Amino acid sequence: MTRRAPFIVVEGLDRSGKSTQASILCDHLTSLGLPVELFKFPDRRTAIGKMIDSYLRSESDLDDRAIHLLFSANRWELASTISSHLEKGTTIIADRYAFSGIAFSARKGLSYKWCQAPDVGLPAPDLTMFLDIEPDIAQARGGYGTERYEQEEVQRDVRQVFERIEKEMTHAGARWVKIDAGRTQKEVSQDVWVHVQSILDSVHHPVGTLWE
Ligand code: NYM
Ligand code: MG
Repeated sequence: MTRRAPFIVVEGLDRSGKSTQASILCDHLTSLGLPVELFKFPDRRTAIGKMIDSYLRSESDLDDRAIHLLFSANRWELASTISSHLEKGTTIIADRYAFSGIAFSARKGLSYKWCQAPDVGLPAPDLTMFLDIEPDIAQARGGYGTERYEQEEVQRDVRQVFERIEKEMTHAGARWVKIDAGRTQKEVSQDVWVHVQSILDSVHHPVGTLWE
C-alpha cells in the first residue's frame, strides 16, 4: 500500500515570498523523485475563482461575508482532489489556505469564529509555514500591487490576526512554524527545507480534518 503523502501549507502576507518559496520547494521535492502538486488559493481558474478574482481587482463589489464564503467554497471545490492526491502518495503544497481566509476577513471586523466556521472539516495540513515579514519591508521590496488588501495598513492588521491563528493552532497541537521571511531567498528556502524534511517521514496517520 502506498503511504500517504504530507500536506504542506505556505502562508504569509502579500509580498512575503510565499509563491517563490512554494515553487522552490515543489522543484526540490520533484528533483528527489517525489510526486508533488502545487495548489494556489485562491484558485482563480474555477467559476468561483473568477468571481474572487473580479472582487480582488475591484471589478465587482461583494458583501464581506459573501466574499469570505466564496474563498472558502474555492477551497472546498478542491478538497477532495487534495485528499485523494495525499492518499495516493502525492505531496501537496498549498500557497495560502484557510488561515488567509480567517486573517483577511477577520481584520474587517467579522468574528474570528464566524470566519473559521466554513473551513471546518477541510483536509488539515501536516505542516504550515508562516513566512513572516514586516509590512514595511514587504512594501519596500517591490511594492504592493493594486488589488484589494495590498496596503501596508491592511497587512499590519492581517498580521495580527495571523498571530492569533498561530497561537490557536500551536495550542491545538498543530505543526505551525514561523519563518523570518525578511532574509534572502536562499536563507528562507534553507529554513523551509529543514522544516519539510522533519515531517517527510513522519506522516503516518490518515489525512486529518481542520478544526474538528
Ligand atoms: N485572500 C486569500 C483572502 O482574503 N481570503 C482567502 O481565503 C485567501 C486564500 O486574496 N491579498 C486574499 C489574500 C490576498 C488575495 O491572494 C490574493 P494572492 O496569493 O495574492 O493571489
Ligand atoms: Mg497578492
